[in-house]
Amino acid sequence: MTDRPTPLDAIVIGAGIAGIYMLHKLRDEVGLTVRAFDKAGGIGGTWYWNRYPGAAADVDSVVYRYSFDKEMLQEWQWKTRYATQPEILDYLEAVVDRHDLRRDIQLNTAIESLAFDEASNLWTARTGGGAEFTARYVVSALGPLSSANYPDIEGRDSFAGRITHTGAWPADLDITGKRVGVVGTGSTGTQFICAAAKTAAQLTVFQRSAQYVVPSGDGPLSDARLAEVRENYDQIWEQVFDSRVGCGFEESQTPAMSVTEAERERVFEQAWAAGNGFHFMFGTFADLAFDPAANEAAASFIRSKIRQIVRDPETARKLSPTDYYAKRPICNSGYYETYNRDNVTLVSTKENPIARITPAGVVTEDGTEHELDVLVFATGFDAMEGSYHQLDIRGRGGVTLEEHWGDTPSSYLGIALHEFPNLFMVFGPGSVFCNLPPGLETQIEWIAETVGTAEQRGIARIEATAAAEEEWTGMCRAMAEHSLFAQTDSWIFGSNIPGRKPRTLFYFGGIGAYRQRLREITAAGYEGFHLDDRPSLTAVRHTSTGN
Ligand code: NA7
Repeated sequence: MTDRPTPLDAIVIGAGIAGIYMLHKLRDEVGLTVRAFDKAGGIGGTWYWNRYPGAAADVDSVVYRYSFDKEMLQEWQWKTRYATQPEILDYLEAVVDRHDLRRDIQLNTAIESLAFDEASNLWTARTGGGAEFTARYVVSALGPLSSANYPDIEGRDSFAGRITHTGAWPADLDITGKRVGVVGTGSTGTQFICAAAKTAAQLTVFQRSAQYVVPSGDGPLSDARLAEVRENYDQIWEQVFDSRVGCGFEESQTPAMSVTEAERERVFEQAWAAGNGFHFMFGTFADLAFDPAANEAAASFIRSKIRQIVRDPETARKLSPTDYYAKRPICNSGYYETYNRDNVTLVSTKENPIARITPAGVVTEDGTEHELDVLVFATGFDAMEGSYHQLDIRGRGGVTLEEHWGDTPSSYLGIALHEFPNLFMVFGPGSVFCNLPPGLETQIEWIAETVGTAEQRGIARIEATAAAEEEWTGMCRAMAEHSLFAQTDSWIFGSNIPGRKPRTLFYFGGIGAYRQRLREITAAGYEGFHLDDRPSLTAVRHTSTGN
């Protein structure tokens, strides 16, 4: 016999950047009884799990953070242009302590199922350990990049050395002096490669697709720069929240082909020297992601840099991408230079695929056995939707989320789902493509305001209409079709997962337009939502029943 479920007003699933702030808003501003759950042994989400060498944000630290705590904006001392994983985790721990959130965070607890009861309007959440909790609201802050894509290569389990995915880096794994292999060259893989080459005895990179990587321009954050930022934080956030990608720079309005070739070279050269991937893609010219000619201008500029930097022409050739420059932009310190080191070897698995993994290492189709002590999979994630596939979520009438989505995930605003009342996603499929912290804050503040309104007005259920969900999802698809991103395989369209047909996982209209849409929806009395103020049949409100 199980114990009676523990009653809460709201459940937050996840204690990463999103879950932490959601807990704060719902508990301290809306006044609900809230508990956040996380399967990890600590807070931090992505920044708890991704402890691989080189892990860091690649958006400027001064805007890769919360904007809400004005005092902390003045007090927190970032050390470098980009915050490293340990620094970000320290920062999130400090936020949790400062706002006394720890007492309402339950760690080491995976929520495995959620079921909505129509009679009581309550969600029941069940943990892996079999404990049950009920709540009127559930916010899933599962993390858009938390479900690992771990390729099932023949012989993987036979490897005699240490084997890991970057997203679950073991605390005791030290690669110093080891022979290390890495599969994957996305933003994670390239960060790992730059760091690992400096400490590993030998690093073998198994590259499937060559990547466009620009310099990050990382370095110490001077006191003068920090002082300037602190002085101008209000304007900085205003610009971030009114921009497209929310990374803290002015996006270009100039089409690349509207200027001379010499001017294009000058702009690219300047951006290359200043560093930052998002800036190179969105701050140089307005249309790199849309116009094939503009895209090719940027792509050929980067390819020419690869040829200049990489001494071995054959390695330079393998490192040079030939597809569009239209994946999530990547930047790093000295990525291409790393291939000039004697201890780094590049294997193009497009030309020479991995045949199998053996106890000793990786065998490629040419018959070479690459002997390794450590094998690292930097192979990314089942993005946006992956964490939802791991949960059993049942809405009205017992419909499962898997049934609701079928083979293509959908949502209204990346936040809400028809048939799943009072369930809010933070960064569900259909969320805005931008720097995550301001994107998360945008959704969290809207959810908290919406829940607050529902509480005040005695609304028992708030649920997206089927039409609104269909229209939003269709609009995201139509918008994405104009972009060259849609013609390139990557996690942004789910096409990194074997056998999955590409789908649109983001709203590409920019954070400014997204926020404007949220404001309009609220002003129109929650347009696209069905608000039900009929009292529930059992009228369960544990705060008023006192038990
Ligand atoms: P990404 O960007 O999805 O990169 C994964 C990399 O792994 C990429 O180079 C893939 O090659 C490669 N990959 C994936 N599966 C395989 C298999 N089966 N064999 C060989 N290579 C493979 O993930 P990241 O972790 O780097 O970044 C994800 C986001 O996290 C990032 O954008 C940040 O926002 C944080 P491919 O290019 O598909 O050929």
